[in-house]
Amino acid sequence: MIFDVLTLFPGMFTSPLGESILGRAVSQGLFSVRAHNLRDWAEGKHLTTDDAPYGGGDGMVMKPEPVARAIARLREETPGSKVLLMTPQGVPFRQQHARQLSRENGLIFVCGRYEGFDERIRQTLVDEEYSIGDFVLTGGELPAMVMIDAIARHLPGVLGSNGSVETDSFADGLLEYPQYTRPAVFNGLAVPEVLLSGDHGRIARWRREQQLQRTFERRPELLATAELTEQDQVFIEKLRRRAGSG
Ligand code: 4G0
Repeated sequence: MIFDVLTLFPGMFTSPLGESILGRAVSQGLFSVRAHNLRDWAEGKHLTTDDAPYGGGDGMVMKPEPVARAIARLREETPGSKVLLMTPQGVPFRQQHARQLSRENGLIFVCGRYEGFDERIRQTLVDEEYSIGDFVLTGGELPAMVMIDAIARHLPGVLGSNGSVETDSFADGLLEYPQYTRPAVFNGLAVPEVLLSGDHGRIARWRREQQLQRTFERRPELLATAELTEQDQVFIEKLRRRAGSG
């Protein structure tokens, strides 16, 4: 898979994606990240990529032509690449999008650092617009890196033996259960007895209930779309009654 990024700051992408698990996967040729300077497609003496807004107002707006020329060139190299825009106005980016996008051959991320984009970029050049959360950043570069990380870990071989996307938090739409390692007592807190019991059935049930309880307490809206068994639903009813009478 090829991730192409259009940005005024291509240097931002080198170290975060060159380290650790993703860096190793890139070295193994499992995917590549190519950050391109949008200015390379700009025109005029000043190579401008932004301009003042029609109608007046503060800030600058990203011009459409450099983005259009860049996409046309990148699509010659990777035909069928999907073009993604990261803005606070986009569709909330979720695990399900990461999984779906990992099946594409190529993705082009358009990163803006201005108050916004000329609307015709959205209308004629962009396939999908995402937000990584309800906050504003100084540019789309960090959202692009967040999305590349979330997508790349679904590619075959990337996680290696260090993890599995199947057992991830969110694979079944629930938050993860608490984990413990040595020492058996830390700051006066003992590891839950069940984890030392050696009873794998009891351990599995405890972990599932911890997942359900955590999700119920922290992200109750996730329960509406999670994959739940009959037994899970009985447990959630118990949590609801407990919360209701508490
Ligand atoms: C376009 C994405 C780009 C418009 C980008 C800002 C947060 C996110 C940018 C704006 C970003 C996100 C209108 C402020 C660049 N910040 N939540 N900043 N506006 O995904």
